[in-house]
Amino acid sequence: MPRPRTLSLAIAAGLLLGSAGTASATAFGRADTNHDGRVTYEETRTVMPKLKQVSFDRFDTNKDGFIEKNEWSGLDAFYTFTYMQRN
Ligand SMILES: [Ca+2]
Ligand SMILES: [Ca+2]
Repeated sequence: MPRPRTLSLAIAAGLLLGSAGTASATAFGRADTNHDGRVTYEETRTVMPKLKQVSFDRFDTNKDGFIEKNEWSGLDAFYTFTYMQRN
């Protein structure tokens, strides 16, 4: 009987992704303090204190005034690149 290796790998990958997400200093879940699934500029500043409003607006691609999870990855990458990689 074959071992369910694929399932085990999928679970391991999920655990890795999950822990990586919570370990990030700029994780979406940490910024979304009221847990409504989107972050305002003020919420974003709790994990990205140097973020400017213009940058927030740039990544708010649907212009609803919030960063949703699908918009977050772009903003997160931008912020990390701009403010967190300099020594
Ligand atoms: Ca929120
Ligand atoms: Ca948005």
